[in-house]
Amino acid sequence: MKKISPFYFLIIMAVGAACIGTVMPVANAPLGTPQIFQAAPTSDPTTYGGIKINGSSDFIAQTRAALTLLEQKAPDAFQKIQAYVGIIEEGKHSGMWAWEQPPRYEVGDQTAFYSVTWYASTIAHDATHSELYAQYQAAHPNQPVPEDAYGGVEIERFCNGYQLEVLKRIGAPQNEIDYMSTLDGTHCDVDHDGDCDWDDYENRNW
Ligand SMILES: [Ca+2]
Ligand SMILES: [Ca+2]
Repeated sequence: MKKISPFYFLIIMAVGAACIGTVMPVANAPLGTPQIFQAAPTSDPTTYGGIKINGSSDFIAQTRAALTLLEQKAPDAFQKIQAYVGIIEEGKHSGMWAWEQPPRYEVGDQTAFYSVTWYASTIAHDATHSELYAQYQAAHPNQPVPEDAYGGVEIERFCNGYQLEVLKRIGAPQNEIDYMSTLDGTHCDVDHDGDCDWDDYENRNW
């Protein structure tokens, strides 16, 4: 696998949305070094508000903390997540598998353990991708959902804007708000060749 600089996302690229004919998960942006949050265990830790959580005990605790924060500080975002994300699962990379039944948000540890506020905001971001997918599907029954209905640079900008709003509402630290404000929607193009394809997904360090 190609080695990616942790600062690649600071390079601003003028790229357009590109499709390559394969579906790939859309996702939130990367951010820095992980920290681990510890939460008290509960009697049924693997579901929260009807959302299934799959992963290590640390991952489950971190996910519950993020969902609790959203439920308390951004209840409408929490309701959107309940509607459009059925499973949150610890994985190698972060991405929203919007076409699965139920939709699954796969999360890399770099994203989940950076901070509870950042992680929470990425769940809201990726729930928006899933919402857009579901809305297109509902409006166009029995038709394939085109990638640009729920992904690509313009959609990323839209989801980033929502993520920024959620970060502010859940009391995120200023550096996370500032970082989010700098993103231009092209963070998915990890190898900077002008598209967001499987090579980029495999090269995600988030
Ligand atoms: Ca690329
Ligand atoms: Ca490519």
